[in-house]
Amino acid sequence: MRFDCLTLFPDMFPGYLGQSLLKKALDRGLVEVHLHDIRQWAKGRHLQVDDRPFGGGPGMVLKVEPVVECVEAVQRQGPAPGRVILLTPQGRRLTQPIVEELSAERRLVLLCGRYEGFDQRVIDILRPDEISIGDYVLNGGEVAAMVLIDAVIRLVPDVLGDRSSSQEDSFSTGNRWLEFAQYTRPREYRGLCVPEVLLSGDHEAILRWRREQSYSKTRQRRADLFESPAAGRERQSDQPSEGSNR
Ligand code: J9Q
Repeated sequence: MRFDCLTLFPDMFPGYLGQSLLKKALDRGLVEVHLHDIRQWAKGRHLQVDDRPFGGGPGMVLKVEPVVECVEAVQRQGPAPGRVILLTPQGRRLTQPIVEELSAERRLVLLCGRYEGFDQRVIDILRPDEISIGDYVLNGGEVAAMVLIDAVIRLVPDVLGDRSSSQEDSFSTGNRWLEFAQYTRPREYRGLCVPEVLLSGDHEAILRWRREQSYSKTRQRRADLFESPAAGRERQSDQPSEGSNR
């Protein structure tokens, strides 16, 4: 799968790209990430990419020509134009079903904005899929693009290797349960002990305990998932299973 990130700050990406799962996926050729500096499509002596809004008001607006021409040039590279995604607080909220849908694409072109946003004609011309990662204010779309890449590549075949199924993770299709508490050695730390049942070797009892953990945690913390699991989701199981954790 190929990602193209269009940004004024390409240097924000390599730290993330060089780590862990994504690095391995890049090294194995399962995923490609290409960075493009929008400023390279700017014109004039000052290579201006933003300007003051018509009608007045605070902040700067990203200019239409460099952004549209950057996206079009990037889309001409490679075999397919790819699906254009604009990271913006005005988009539909990223959920696991959307992540699943995006993971089926061969190529995603991620447009990261800054400042007060883009000239509206960027959106009118490119008709991007506008996506938000949540209701909070970021300084730009770069971190949101990295969140999207992180979520999507986990679903690209072979990226997770032999780490068991991503389908078992909370929020994946078919799982609406939060994860149960996990423990590893030592058995006791500062007087806090691992629950006896986990040491019992009784697999039935362990399964029951974990289900109850997932169930009560979900009820307490995420009444929304508990009451109306459908929220943006298709299938779901009615019982938390062993698979509520990895
Ligand atoms: C570009 N706040 O916020 C939530 N998802 C994306 C964003 C965002 C932002 C500012 C600029 C994207």
